[in-house]
Parts: sequence; structure tokens; C-alpha cells
Amino acid sequence: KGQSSCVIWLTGLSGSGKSTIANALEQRLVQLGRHTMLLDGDNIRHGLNKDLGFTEEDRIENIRRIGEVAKLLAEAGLIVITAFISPYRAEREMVRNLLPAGEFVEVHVSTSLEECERRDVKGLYKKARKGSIPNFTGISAPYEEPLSPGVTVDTSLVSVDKAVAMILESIGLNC
Ligand code: GGZ
Repeated sequence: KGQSSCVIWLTGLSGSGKSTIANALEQRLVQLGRHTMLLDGDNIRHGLNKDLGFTEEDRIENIRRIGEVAKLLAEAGLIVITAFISPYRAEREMVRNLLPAGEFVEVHVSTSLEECERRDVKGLYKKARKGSIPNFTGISAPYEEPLSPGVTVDTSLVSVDKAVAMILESIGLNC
């Protein structure tokens, strides 16, 4: 099915590598001649969702809106890549159910909390430990791991290129 679209939904902790994989995946898909759209914090949380914070209620609304936008973009024929923590199983399933069967590909970026905290690229874990960022995922807010993701990648074990190859292989079957 060379023409069909899908939503590649990356979920995982802050600092797990979602954005890095999403960007590399998008580059590769463009090289392959596919039309893509990447949704991430930069283009969604600073725009459409700038009224939302990180309470449970706001995260649920964040994911709901992103799911609806992803659905529209997929209907327009794009391969949509999303990179949000999306910590709640129920909201990820809600997005899956918005889309035709098989068009939601859940990718668990499963890099451990210990590793994300060790990297602490933006210093957010340190601040969260001190209590200066409330509701921080993994520290003071939950992360519900996917039960049966299409792909699981731990960036402390596999390279970005390998992660991209694993995702491409899985969408070869799905879209
Ligand atoms: C988690 C937070 C928080 C809290 C700000 N908890 O590493 P980052 O910086 O760039 O990615 C994180 C991003 C998470 O936004 P999402 O839209 O992906 O979250 S969710 O899907 O749960 O709605 C982090 C930053 O925002 N950040 N405060 N309290 N991450």
C-alpha cells in the first residue's frame, strides 16, 4: 500500500530520545519520497496547545487535540509522526480508536528513567527532584508503559539509525 498514511506515535519519558528518533525518521521518510508531518512540543505546545500545562487534565487535553490533528493530517495522506510523553494508556488508546484499524503505530521509546535522569540533557530531572517542577513524569507524575506497542526502542541499547530501521520495518507492514 504505497499511498496510504498512518500515525507513528512515539511515547516515552522526557529525555528518552523521542524527538531525536522522530526527526531522523522524518528525514528518512522524506528521502524515500513520502510526505510527512512531525508534531512535537515545538510546534504544538508553543502554538495550538499553549494554554495547557502538565496537570493530568491538561495532558489529557493535550493528547486529545494532538490526536485529532494527527487524524486530519493522516486523512490528507501524510505520514504523521508525533513525539509526546503521552503518559496515559487510555489517551493513547483513544487516539488509536480515532484512526482506521492499523493506522496507529505505537512506538515505545523505552529508555529507562535511570538513563534519562543520568543524561538530564535539559536539567529538568534535577529540578524535578528538588521539587521545583511539579507533576514531572517519572518523578512526581505517572508514566504508563504501553502493553503491546508496535515497536519498542531503548536508546541506551540501540542507535538512532537502528531505531529508525525498526520503525520503518514495522510501517512497511502497516502503511
Ligand atoms: C514532564 C515536562 C514537564 C513536566 C515541562 N513533566 O524533555 P522535554 O521537556 O523537552 O519534554 C518534556 C515536555 C513534555 O511535554 P509533552 O507535551 O510531551 O507531555 S505530555 O504528553 O505528557 O502532555 C519536558 C517539558 O515538556 N516538561 N514540564 N511536569 N515534562
